Amino acid sequence: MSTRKLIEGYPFVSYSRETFDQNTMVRRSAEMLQWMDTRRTVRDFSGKPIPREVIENIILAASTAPSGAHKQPWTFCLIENPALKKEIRMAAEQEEYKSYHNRMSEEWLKDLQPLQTNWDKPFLEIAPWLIIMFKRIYELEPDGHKHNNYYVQESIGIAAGFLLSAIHHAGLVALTHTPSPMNFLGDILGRPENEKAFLLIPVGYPAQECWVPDLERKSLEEVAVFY
Ligand code: IYR
Repeated sequence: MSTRKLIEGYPFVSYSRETFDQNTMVRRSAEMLQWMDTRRTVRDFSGKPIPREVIENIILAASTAPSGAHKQPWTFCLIENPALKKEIRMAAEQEEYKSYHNRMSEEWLKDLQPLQTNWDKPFLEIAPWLIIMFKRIYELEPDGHKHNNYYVQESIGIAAGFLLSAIHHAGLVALTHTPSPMNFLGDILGRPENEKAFLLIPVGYPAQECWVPDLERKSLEEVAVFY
């Protein structure tokens, strides 16, 4: 049971949690590593439906992320409607076509070759749900009054990480898709001016035949420096 008190007039609750002996901690951290290492970004989705309750739980798990001054500067738009998914696909492909043909540099296109991506985005219609994360640059009151949010990019990036982990934990797969520029998403969904699209994440089961690039992750020595 938690206890409460006021600090300088503000409510605090006592916090404690289960801790583990060192062996258990090593085992648990290794298990988590193995589990996370089975997550892959997927582009081949099945159309098999997912219960809405799963999507709701995934979103609430993402929304537990820490954020600047606890402003929780994110809105998740959840799209299941086939007509809306089609509209989003058409608009995304229009932008992506221009990107792949004119806007991306030679180096960028070469870097993407191992992933074999292109402007064609069938997964935007096939995946049963599209999750679109909007960052809330500031808060907007109905009377037009604005309030600051803080570290919005960092906060929503952490929430996206939580989201991908929750999707993986549910046994589903996702793609962190970044059609660029992404302004069409706010237009199609009628989002207010304080919200900017951050990521478009199709979620679903992997297709029966699902291929992902044969990638290697960097080693500890490559990503960590101990002082
Ligand atoms: N947004 C484009 C291109 C793209 C860019 C990067 I960096 C990727 O890692 C993958 C794709 C697309 O979604 O195809």
